[in-house]
Amino acid sequence: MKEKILHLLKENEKNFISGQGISENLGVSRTAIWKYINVLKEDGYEIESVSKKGYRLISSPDLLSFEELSENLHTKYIGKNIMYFQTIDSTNNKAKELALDGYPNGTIIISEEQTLGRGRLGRNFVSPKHKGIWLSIILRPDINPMNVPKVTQIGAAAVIKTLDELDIKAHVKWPNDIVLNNKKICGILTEMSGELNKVNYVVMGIGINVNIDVEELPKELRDTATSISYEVGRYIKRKELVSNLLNNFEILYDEFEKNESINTSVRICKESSILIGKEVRIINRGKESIGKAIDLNDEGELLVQFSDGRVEKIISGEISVRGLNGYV
Ligand code: BT5
Repeated sequence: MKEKILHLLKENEKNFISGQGISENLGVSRTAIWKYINVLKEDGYEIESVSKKGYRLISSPDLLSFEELSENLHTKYIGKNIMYFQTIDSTNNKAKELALDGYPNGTIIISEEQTLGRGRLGRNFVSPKHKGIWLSIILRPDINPMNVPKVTQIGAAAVIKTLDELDIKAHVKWPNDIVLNNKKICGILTEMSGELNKVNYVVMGIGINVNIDVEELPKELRDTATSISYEVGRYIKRKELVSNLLNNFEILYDEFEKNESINTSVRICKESSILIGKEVRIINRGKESIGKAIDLNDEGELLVQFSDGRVEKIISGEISVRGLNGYV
């Protein structure tokens, strides 16, 4: 009911709508409406109430609910179904659960905070309330499981493109980090369930530090992590960022669904790569080697040249790449 009232207020945005009108439209008492209006105000909606005129929506908060995201969403299937939480352990965990229950391709799980946000290899991902974007997308591509890591490159390209549209020039630290001014603002975690030659589902989780003050990050992360607002010096509307991100993601993902190609995403990731041309340290199952990142191929694999001239393809998911001196 709260959502329905909000919908009516939004349809009549900036105009008054009478309590009687809402009551007749939705078949609930005027007292009930008054209660829901108060709940909406507690959520951060600014609603004016004037006797004999009714209610008028003045402004909406920067929340990541379906009502707030859908206004600016132009997708066919990504985000048609949005599961919104105030708090959750991990949106990737929830997405996997829902994928098993049969939720469709493109379903979004998004939360205002995560209490057990996850990175790769069991690492944790800090996800404070109302300060970032913590979301997962359920995907059901009919592809060879070998190609699943490509989804991470599509996610990275979508983040870069979305920030670029805001005149924010971020870089990709292959395969799954986005950095701004040499510090991490975003991590991507792609997980899958499948058999040898069949994908059951893919869950791609994206975490973006949007309006976090660096002091709010745990001490041990302050040298390597930052947030968009901290770097650009202004508040960033999360809801616009999410809907633009989903719009961009769908366009890039379509290319992949249709012909398993990620050419456009690779081009974006290559142009904004922070590694290409640099010496990198590759850590694979505890073993370290040093080489030079020279290119990203059409498959989204990093090409690294070693001192003996040998060029090796590094496949996402197997290896961590670190800049020689610190994080990048
Ligand atoms: C990642 O792993 O960066 C993938 C992060 C994916 C997070 C999203 S949020 C929505 C969805 N639900 C989840 O549970 N996860 C996904 P990795 O490359 O392993 O990096 C993890 C490392 O990044 C940690 O060990 C920290 O050093 C650092 N880190 C943790 N939280 C961070 C943050 N908020 N910003 C920047 N760095 C962070």
